[in-house]
Amino acid sequence: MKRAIRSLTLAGLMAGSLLGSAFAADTKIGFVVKQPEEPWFQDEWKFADQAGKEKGFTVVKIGAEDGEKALAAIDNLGAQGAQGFIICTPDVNLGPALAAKAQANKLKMMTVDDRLVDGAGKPLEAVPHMGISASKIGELVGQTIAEQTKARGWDLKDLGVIRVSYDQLPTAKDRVDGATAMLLKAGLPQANIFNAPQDKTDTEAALNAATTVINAHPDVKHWAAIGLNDEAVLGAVRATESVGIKPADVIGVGIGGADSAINEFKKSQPTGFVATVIISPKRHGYETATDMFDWITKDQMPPTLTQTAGQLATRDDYAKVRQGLGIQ
Ligand code: FCA
Repeated sequence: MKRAIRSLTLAGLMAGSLLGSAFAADTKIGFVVKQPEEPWFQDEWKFADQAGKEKGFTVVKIGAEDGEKALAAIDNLGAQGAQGFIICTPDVNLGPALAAKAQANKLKMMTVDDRLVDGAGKPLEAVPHMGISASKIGELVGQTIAEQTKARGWDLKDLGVIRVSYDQLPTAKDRVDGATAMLLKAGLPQANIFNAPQDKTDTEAALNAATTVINAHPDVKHWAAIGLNDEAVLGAVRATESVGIKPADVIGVGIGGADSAINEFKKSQPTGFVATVIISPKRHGYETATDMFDWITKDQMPPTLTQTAGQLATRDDYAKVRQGLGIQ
């Protein structure tokens, strides 16, 4: 009898572990991003894939540049038999619609980078989110520009700040607001901040927005540029170049640290893009995918809100900083 029980238990254990591994192999996790061509998102995908390889799940990568594509992506994942997905949405106002779509397809949903909001503009607390600590990182940008201004022996009253903005996205607004708050604290006159709203979050849109500002203020002696990411700041830096402003008269500090910034730092001649706050695509890709995997397989829900930090890097030390963050 005893032996029978023991073998039954053993059989049960074996079946359990077989089931367990079959389940892991069958786990399919979607990773939907709003701008698949942006190096930051490619890095997120890369690290999500790495987690999938290590832990034995499949990552389905989908680019969704608009709301329609985002909703279709969720149906597509449902039809493919995925169990959950992570999304950086093209529009945070899609919050309730995406949540309803996920529920209809019985998919667990987590957001990354851009947090969904409800009809009143409040964060959708029920959806686990990992984003950057936007205000703090913005403050670091502002502080860096203030320090650079001082180091160059410039007067803050001679500095014009191009605020490349995308205020409809809360994380974008928090980043540039953090930067301007620090600059104002350092003594920059409010009148020296020039808003340059971009209609898309890419370099070209930032270039267009910044060009308008620069052309309207030919009297400004030195320029600085802030924005939600490296692409925004690079657009502003390109705009200064196109009107013949010397790189030495420009202080651009980005946020990101992926290839857009690295390629700039690799140029033989320094440009006006002097630094970036490197954020971690490893945390945003590997960790969110792993969180989703644990949610699916262990019923362990990810934390409601995780805010990741950033680290300042210049063309001189970016490789070391990236290495320290494990993203080399
Ligand atoms: C937003 C930006 C991206 C990146 C990410 C962390 O989604 O558009 O460039 O900065 O936040």
